[in-house]
Amino acid sequence: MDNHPFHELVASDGARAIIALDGAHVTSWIPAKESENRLFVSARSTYGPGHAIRGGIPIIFPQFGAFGPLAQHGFARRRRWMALDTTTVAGHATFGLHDDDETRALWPHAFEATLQVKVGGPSLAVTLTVHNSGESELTFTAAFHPYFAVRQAFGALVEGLSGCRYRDSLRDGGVFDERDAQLTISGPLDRIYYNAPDRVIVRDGDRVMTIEKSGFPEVVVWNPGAEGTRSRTDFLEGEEHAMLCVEAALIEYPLLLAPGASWTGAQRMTASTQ
Ligand code: TA6
Repeated sequence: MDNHPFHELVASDGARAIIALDGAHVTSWIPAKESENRLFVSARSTYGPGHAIRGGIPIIFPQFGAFGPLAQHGFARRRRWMALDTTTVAGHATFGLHDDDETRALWPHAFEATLQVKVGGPSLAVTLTVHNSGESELTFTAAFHPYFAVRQAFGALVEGLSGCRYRDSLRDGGVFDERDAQLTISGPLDRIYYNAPDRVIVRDGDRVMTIEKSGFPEVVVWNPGAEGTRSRTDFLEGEEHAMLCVEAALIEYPLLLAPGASWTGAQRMTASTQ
């Protein structure tokens, strides 16, 4: 993987994360005092510019999903980012991406995006800032798309979404109200929860992941199920049991940025046991 540079972050308390420059993609996060990667990456993932890593934390920008003219989930996850200040503070790093001829051919806007990664104690925080460096306004949708490593996806619980309206991609994009206090993952699931609270909790047996967001109105919950992993070449059959995506997203109302304006969105993950 020599051609696929990675940056390793180690905090003073031993918490660590690995970030691939391709996509500024966090591929590994081990909280302090733990030994297992809390992020899932498929054994069949591909790497390198032009590929989207299957797992970790893909950055979705400037288009979520197929909601627009660009390729699925936009181009940021397939581009090589630059390492900016990666050495000054233990456990912190910043990566940057800006427009070039290739991005402007796909999306005709001048922009500067930065990703800040901060690891320490039981938490990992990722912060995306998008700056409109052009002379006309732009709109975009975006998300952090973390794949959490779970012991048993089917049986995992997601708390905090009760009362939210959601779009169910597996039911023809129909919109429903979440009535359950706890969402139980029991098979394939692909939902966008609108106007979701800034804190949701995932329970996986005795392991707990607290997920906090800011700047992103939506939460997406996704598991591909058996058919979803079988039909994708970059998943191993059966890996649907080992992962669950709970994403901070900006989808329903694309963000409009005036020339010179910036937007920031963040997702913070904290691992614990109950
Ligand atoms: O965030 C959920 C989702 O948009 C699903 O609809 C599913 O397609 C998933 O992302 C993965 O997309 P990908 O392009 O990485 O296969």
